[in-house]
Amino acid sequence: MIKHIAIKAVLIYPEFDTQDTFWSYSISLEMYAPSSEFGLPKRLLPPLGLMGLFNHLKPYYQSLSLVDKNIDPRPLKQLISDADHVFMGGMLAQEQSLLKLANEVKQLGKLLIIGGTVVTPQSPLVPIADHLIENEAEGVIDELLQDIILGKAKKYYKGHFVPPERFFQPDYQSVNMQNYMHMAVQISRGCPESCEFCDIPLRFGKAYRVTPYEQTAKSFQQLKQLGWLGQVFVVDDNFIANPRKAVEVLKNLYQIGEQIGYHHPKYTELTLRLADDSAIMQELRYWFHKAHFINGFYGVETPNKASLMETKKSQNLRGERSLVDKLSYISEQTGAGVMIGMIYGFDHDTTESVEPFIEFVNATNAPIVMAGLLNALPYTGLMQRLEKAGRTIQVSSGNNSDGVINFIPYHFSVKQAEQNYLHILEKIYHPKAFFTRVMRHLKLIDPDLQTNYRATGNNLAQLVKILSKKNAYIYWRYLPMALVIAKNRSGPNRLRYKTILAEYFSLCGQYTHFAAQIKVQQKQIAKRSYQNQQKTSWLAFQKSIEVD
Ligand code: B12
Ligand code: SF4
Repeated sequence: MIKHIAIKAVLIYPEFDTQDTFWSYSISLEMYAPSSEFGLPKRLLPPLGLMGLFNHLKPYYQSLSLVDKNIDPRPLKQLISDADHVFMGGMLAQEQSLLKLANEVKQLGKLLIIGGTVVTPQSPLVPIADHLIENEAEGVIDELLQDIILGKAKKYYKGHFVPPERFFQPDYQSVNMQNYMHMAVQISRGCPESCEFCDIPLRFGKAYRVTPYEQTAKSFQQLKQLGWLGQVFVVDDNFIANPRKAVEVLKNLYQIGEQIGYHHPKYTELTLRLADDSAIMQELRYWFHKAHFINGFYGVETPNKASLMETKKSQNLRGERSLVDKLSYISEQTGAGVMIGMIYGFDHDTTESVEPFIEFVNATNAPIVMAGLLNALPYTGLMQRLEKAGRTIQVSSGNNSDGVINFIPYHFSVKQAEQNYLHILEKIYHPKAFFTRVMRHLKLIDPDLQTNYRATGNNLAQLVKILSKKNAYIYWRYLPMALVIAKNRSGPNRLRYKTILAEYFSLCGQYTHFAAQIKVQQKQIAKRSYQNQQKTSWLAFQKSIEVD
């Protein structure tokens, strides 16, 4: 029996420092989604880390509440007035809000515990918080709470990789699901790859740790019981990190869907290895479809082979198929759409590689493309390499789509990198380019994977907004093409027809966000002023030293 540590704890998920990020979808959500319970726009996803922590803390407190400041505008003072302890956490892209809230919490005299991917020993949050937990909380949270009871708690606890049986079980009742567009479930953690820019293997390990079947089943059962029929983001680091185990996971997901009588439409993050010709990948593709995955996010990064080798992402180059063919092959075989992550700014990138980059993206069937400038994050191999060479300039904002590069690029200057980046965005989100990719996507996806879900929503009001507000003329212009594809692909099946069109309108809605983001980038980049070191490439700088 766990002893109560205090009467009340409040868990707070801070606002993102800016909504000008790729994944915030803020502009689309403002325009199209009905408001959340406090009148603010809905957000894409709930704070899953805190929802697990909430469940775990239940025996320690008489009363607990979870507040997501992204949808709840009430003043902090009111939210934590009767709390003894405040838990806050998030990612680097929330650091400024966290700092502000943390100071307020301390002024109000509450005990403050901070966790999440934002925490590093160098964080400016360290002097403010009473206690911090770096990385996974499961292995150290009980120790911290016991130490608080005994009055000997340390300032800083470093989490370690726990066996998956100990992964927190989220309580979906800890949030109001109506405030979100999608729900999240985590099934595995860890990735065995070694991409130089990525902090995942360092934070969550290289071993693929899979949540036991019963826990995953419990999450989907609870979602269904609470009436959630919408999309579920399986927020794994690399869903197919261990292909053999991933097949088991997919079979389990299928079984869970059968048991609860509903297959939630799902999406996840994974690598292009899914397009490999091996028997195991074939099996994976089959079960990916059976388990109702309607989308996957693939780290393609760049079509520049030398850059892929440089960043240790050579797995993208395996096999005979080109990168473009791999993406369409995945959609053909699984019926799922593809979203891609792209990066510009590797040492092997040049200004000349910009056009091939754009051509590559525009030849794919991926409507949604997260393109960012390369940034060095704490702990990564990239950060170590650049720091050693003396090339780092500033810490990353944690927003990898803000058009800022935090080191001196090799072949071009920071200023040039930002101009090139803007050019890439303008070209890949040009209406013609985007909607050509949309049409390829509509021709390849399997509408039957989404019909149940699409049939449940009544989206007439959203549709009217899409076809009458921002960019509406573009959406009308491409509608006839979408109608032809829907007709050809669905025959007399009205539900399939409706699903393909719903997918078209959903992508129009998403486009609104990206079109607006480009305008934001144009303004921000035009405003920037550059110091001398940001106006020269590393190569030119080295040469100038040699000459001197
Ligand atoms: C789901 C997800 C999202 C969701 C966020 C949903 C939400 N409500 O915030 C979406 C898709 C919206 C998203 C967006 C972005 N994301 Co994101 N996202 C993820 C992903 C894939 C999984 C996170 C997750 O749910 N994990 C599962 C839960 C259980 O784990 P967790 O949250 O880490 O919590 C654990 C611990 O950290 C800890 N913990 C967490 N909070 C707290 C609090 C306390 C008090 C304590 C004690 C412990 C604790 O306990 C938990 C159990 O161990 C991660 C990758 C990853 N593996 O972390 C990237 C990741 C967090 N995202 C990242 C980035 C960069 C972004 C974007 C900035 C990208 C962009 N340019 O648009 C945006 C910003 C968001 C926005 N709104 O603008 C980076 C952050 C890098 C960093 N070091 O901070 C990550 C790590 C991916 C990466 N390596 O690039 N993201
Ligand atoms: S980028 Fe993706 S594949 Fe590469 S290490 Fe990170 S999680 Fe793994």
